[in-house]
Amino acid sequence: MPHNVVTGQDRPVAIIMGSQSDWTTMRHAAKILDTLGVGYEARIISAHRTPERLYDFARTAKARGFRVVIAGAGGAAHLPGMTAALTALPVLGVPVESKALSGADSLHSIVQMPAGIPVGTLAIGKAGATNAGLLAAAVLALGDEALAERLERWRAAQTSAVAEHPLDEEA
Ligand code: RP5
Repeated sequence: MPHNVVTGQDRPVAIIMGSQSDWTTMRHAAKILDTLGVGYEARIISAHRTPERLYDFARTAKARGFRVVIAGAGGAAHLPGMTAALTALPVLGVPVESKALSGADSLHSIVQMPAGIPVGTLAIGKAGATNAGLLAAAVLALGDEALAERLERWRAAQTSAVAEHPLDEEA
């Protein structure tokens, strides 16, 4: 099912990924955005398999109402950097865990951007995707008081969920 949950101004985040296989990771960005009530569109855009789709998306993303782009890719992961080269929108890069090198290749491909074209690089895999969603929400919350309150509540709930003392799991 396409993850085009809402349209127009209510869809400020684009979640793009290089392959269907990346969705297992990137759905965690979508999940936290769902939790926080932030609209998004999820799309498969490969820097090397669908370069024209990438150009079309990145060059029109701002005009189409997107405010933040979350880009996930694995291996020789050019997608976040190429996207950042084509749009001034903030781009958050998620290194997807690869089979051959466990995502170290993805991380290095995304994090080592030359000065001038920034990509905010997150951790490898699920944690990175979740944090990309949280960072996107934090950026949007700067201009959205209701979202800022939802984000604060989510963080407070996370804090409350941490026990003071460990339990004996074998008990
Ligand atoms: C990258 O190659 C994708 O981002 C994906 O992480 C990886 C493998 O892609 P598939 O072979 O599963 O399509 O472009």
